[in-house]
Amino acid sequence: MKAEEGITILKIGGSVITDKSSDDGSAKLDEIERIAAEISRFSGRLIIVHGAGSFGHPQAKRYALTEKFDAKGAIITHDSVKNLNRFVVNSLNKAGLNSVPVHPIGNTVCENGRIVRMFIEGIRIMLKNGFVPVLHGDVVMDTVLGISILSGDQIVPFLAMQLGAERIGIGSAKDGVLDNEGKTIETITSSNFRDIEKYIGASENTDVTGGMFGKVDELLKLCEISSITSYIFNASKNGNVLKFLNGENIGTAINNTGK
Ligand code: IP8
Repeated sequence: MKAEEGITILKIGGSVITDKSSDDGSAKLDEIERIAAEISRFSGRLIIVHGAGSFGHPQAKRYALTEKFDAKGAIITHDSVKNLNRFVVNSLNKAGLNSVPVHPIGNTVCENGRIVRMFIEGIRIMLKNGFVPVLHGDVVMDTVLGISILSGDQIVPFLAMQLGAERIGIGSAKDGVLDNEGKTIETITSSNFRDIEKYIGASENTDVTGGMFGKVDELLKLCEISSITSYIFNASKNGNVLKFLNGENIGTAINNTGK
């Protein structure tokens, strides 16, 4: 682990590590283990954020958490996604990493669904000492709504800004953002997004946080305030996670330069 190296943030989508068509938490354990093995071959400073997949979206929908406050539903949803986080952390540690679960419910406050504060001091110390923090989409406390659903897609750019990340990768189950012929769009910027957004379809399964559109939207917002390029790539393909971690630019690039 080289302490002077830049920070990489990798999001693993819920559709990669869970069966998103299930309505109550079905994990793809083989995929989690395969990805953990790829990640274990990377020695830089790394933060992992994973999506909730069928461990969060169906539960949030069942209790209508994006529409109304429901304390019981919030706890059930959080507990479920925490179970997925345990699978991820255990696999990473079995693969040789020292990864630490970091549950946003306890360290993040939102206002109307947008992060206003996150206690990241612990994450800084983890990175300094070679630990790999593993966060996830979660239910969090909200100053206006009581609780809100926080997507990992919002956590990634927030952490990138706070910690000055160098590389961002969003591992999804598709070869990036696809056009109307199913071809990967190479680069998305705020100037070509208007032409492209019509191709970005809704998720086939339950998704309370905006699917692919939500990801692109969050990463474009990041481009307005930073010069970081993010990559949305297919993490379901063997070897792609390691390729991204090793510096290969795969999938769709999202930036403000168009290159
Ligand atoms: O899958 C969603 O997080 P995401 C969080 O990263 C919950 O969008 C609890 C549904």
